[in-house]
Amino acid sequence: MEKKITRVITYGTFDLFHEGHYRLLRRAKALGDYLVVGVTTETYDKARGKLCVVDSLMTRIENVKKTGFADEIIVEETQGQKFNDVKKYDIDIFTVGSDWTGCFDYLKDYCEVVYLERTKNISSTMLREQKQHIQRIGIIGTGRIAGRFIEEAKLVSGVSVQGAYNPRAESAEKFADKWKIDAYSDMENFFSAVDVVYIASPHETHYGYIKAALGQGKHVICEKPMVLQKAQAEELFGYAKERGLVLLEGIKTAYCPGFTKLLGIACSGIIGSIRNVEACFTKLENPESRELTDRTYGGSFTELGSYCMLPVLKLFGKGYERLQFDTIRGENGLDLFTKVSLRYPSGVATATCGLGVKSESRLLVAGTKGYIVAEAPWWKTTYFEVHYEDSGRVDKYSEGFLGDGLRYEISDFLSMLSGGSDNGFKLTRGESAALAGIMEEFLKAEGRQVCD
Ligand code: C2G
Repeated sequence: MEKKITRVITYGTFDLFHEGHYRLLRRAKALGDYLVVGVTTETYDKARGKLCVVDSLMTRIENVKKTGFADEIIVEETQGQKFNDVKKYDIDIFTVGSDWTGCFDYLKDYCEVVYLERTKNISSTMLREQKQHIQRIGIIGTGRIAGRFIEEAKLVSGVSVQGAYNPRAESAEKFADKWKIDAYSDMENFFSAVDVVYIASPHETHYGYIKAALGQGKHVICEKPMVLQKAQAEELFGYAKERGLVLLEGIKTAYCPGFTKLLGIACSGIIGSIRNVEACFTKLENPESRELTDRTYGGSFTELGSYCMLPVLKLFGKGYERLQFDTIRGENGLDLFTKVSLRYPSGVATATCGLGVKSESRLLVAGTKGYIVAEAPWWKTTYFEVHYEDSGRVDKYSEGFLGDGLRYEISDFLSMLSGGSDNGFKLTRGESAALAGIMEEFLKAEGRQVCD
């Protein structure tokens, strides 16, 4: 009896075709006798939130075909197609890279599922042949947010997370092992392996790491709050500018499509002249958490203030006439609830943050003709309404927000690196510096020394 041939299927975007893709296809073919490759369409990539895809579908299909590993090439255009394809193409083995481990276990009832080791380092020789350079990202810090960043970076074409740095080698190894990237505890080796750096370490280390990375000619995206002193922010932005490097503060709300739309509507004149902005963000934290025990950098405002101050700075700017902090402190002196009140020539604003008090967590922008209201989680804006004097008239707006939302800032960062909008209009250097200054004023008002 004729031996049944083993039929294998795999899927991908295969954008900016590189060694990782090539090695995946080669090993996929080796799993069986016949390989079907599904190449994602632009529509599907948009639906699943894969951003910055550069090559057209035809180019990506062509690049897969050139490898000679695919016996058949199909397009992947809808969520759930994999499930039907396994039956339609009589598949024995589904395979994909190990960065997707666990995501396709649901297929195990219908075929074997094999996760092939992701290629950690895409060799620079391969990259040099690219007309478009893949940006190799190195992460400083190995905590929760660093892990979320890797998940999100997977869905931004043109970037590859290469490795993570932590001065404690065992932390770096443990994190890198989990995320199938390289581990670094030596700064020099780390910098030599990457093009750009994402900093997700404790607040107090940001300044030093940014300075070091810029000094090594690396572009930097740093978690908020970037720094807690205005002078430091201005120094770092100046240093980046003179070295032709991009330095970005990663406040994900600033890059979120829905928030950008809300600001556009607010500034369109549809609600008249803006007179009042109220931004509130509360999240009850475990009293034992770092956020509520770190006596120097902890507390509600350093943790959530970047979000709440963002709409105030975007809509009213940096020219406040009065800045006042009212806080409710816990036993250890950290603020459990902080209300920042600002007086501007044309209006007033409050930014309210709380890790120990639960409030409605809404964003309100009031103007002379109407107001905008976005409920929690407005910092991941997916829906807001515009209300007018005529209560019968309500304009409703919605916008997608995929995953953890870090992909949007990665995508904007990438476009800035490839010579796109270098001023980063979504969060300008001036706004980041103003934010650092407000953080500095807050810590001074609280009598909390900021280490240099
Ligand atoms: N890959 C790899 N090593 C890399 C990069 C990618 O092994 N350094 C693998 C991925 O795991 C995937 C394939 O190459 O199996 C294609 O990668 P992408 O084009 O990035 O496709 P992806 O967004 O991972 O989509 O439905 C599509 C699938 O979910 C895969």
